[in-house]
Amino acid sequence: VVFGVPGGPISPVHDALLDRPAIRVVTTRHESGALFAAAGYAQATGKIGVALVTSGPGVLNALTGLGSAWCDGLPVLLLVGEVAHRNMGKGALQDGSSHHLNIVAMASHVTKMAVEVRQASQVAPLVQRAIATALSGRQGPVVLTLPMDATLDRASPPEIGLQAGTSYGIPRNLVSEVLRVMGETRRGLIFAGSGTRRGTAPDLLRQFAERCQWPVVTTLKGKGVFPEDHPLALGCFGMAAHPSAVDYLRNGVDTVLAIGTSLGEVATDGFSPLLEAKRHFIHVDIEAAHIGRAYQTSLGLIAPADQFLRRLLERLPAAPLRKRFGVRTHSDAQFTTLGSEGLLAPQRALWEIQQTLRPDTLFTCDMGEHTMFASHYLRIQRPDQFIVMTGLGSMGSAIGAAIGAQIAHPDRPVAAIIGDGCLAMYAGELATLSAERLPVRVFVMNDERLGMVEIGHAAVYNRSVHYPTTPLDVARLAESLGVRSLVVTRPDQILNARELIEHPGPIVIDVRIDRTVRMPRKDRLVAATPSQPQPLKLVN
Ligand SMILES: Cc1ncc(C[n+]2csc(CCOP(=O)(O)OP(=O)(O)O)c2C)c(N)n1
Ligand SMILES: [Mg+2]
Repeated sequence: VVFGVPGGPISPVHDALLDRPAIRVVTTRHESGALFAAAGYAQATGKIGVALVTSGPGVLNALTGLGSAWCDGLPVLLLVGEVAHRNMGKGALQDGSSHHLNIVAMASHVTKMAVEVRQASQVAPLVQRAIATALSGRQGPVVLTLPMDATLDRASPPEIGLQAGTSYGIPRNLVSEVLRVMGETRRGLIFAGSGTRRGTAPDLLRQFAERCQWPVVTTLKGKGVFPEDHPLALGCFGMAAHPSAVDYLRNGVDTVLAIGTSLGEVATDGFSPLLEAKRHFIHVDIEAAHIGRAYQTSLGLIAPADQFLRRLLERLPAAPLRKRFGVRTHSDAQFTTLGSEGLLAPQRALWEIQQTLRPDTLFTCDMGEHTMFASHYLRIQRPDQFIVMTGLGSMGSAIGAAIGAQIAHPDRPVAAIIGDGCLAMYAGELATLSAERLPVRVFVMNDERLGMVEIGHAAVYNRSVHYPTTPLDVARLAESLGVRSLVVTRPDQILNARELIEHPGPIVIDVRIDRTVRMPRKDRLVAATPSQPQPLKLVN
């Protein structure tokens, strides 16, 4: 499957795709929507996602989605149409070559590889190289720009023997050292990120936690890599952390074992000192550049999570599970039904959503105050069930990601949790859902404003600002794009909505949430605010 928006310079590829009906072409309404869809497909399958866009405005529109895949380490191949070589540098419309917009230079900061293809005979080897690059080490997006003379010329594809993947040596003495440190630890903690999501890693992580009886906290992006109903689960740390995770850390930890996390700002709640272990900080990550950059690290290992966990398990005896922890939330989602505006509490809405949809539902989540509620109150038991793109933290990823996830898993329910502001920004992708007949459930947590920014501003500057998203009639907008809609204002309406289970097409649910129900949190911006303004010193 390829996702994209067409245009003249990429038309040779679309024309060639007419001869390959096995490849599904999904036309999104915006190029970043295509990139979010390709990234969602990659996230939901572990395979590479592919996007096709045109030169100039097409690829410029794609940059936010490309940057998002880069920040989250998701493998995406972006193929970009380009003007023919003979037209470069002479004022051709949408010339993206180094003589004009220089797309390769722009994209090089947010990709693992960005190359302009010179001629037809190079296309096949470069595509294979790009795919191998995207999938190796810390994964990420790659870009090839395809000048029209290269895509219109003929070349017989060469045989190429290139394989993705790198093998990592994990020295035996380092494994022994980890085990020694663990042996002398009284209060340990496993901090697992989304690098433990793929293949056998989640299963190995569970076995490992059970053998050493250490509790597990996940990052927000890694939510679900460890089942949240497991006795050793403490929930998420970071934005909207669970009190169970914070309390455990507050009581002091001798050793933190961080696996498959970049330990960035969102994962660590603004580089919180709570994660600083009293004695040992062990960090295992596939990307060497992540180790030691935010936390003083006593032991760093550059390795994929599964390989590391397998090596440890070989040397750890099985033991019966004796300890019990458990995830605690700020309030009881089921019984927090209404706020003082008389509208639905977001946590109750999320509880009803999980009661109504199948347990294997795949959730995508957008960016805003609703992200905090969703990450706090959804209970995620499977590693592939929660997709949130926190790396760049761009608004607007959730519908695109749901498109990718639903195409990857046609037999599973897919639900997007999204804010009204995010919907307004990428509403066009609802039309992609209906045109492609993808039965995604889009829950709009509608507070009629850019909630996160209003709340954050008031917390930092002590003054109110208003960023309303009105006028916005979610239901009519959805209907106009061919999507069935429902409006929900009261408890039990989601529970009783048979359409949510029965309707074969996409549905948008306008969930009118109560603005007086708040998530307790430390505001990200508080940390960035200097405590006292520094007077300007002028020196003659
Ligand atoms: C592309 C982009 N623009 C702006 C922001 C800053 N921002 C973060 S959250 C947010 C508000 C989102 O509003 P909404 O979708 O209604 O979610 P809510 O916070 O109300 O739940 C904004 C403007 C961003 N993250 N991404
Ligand atoms: Mg909002």
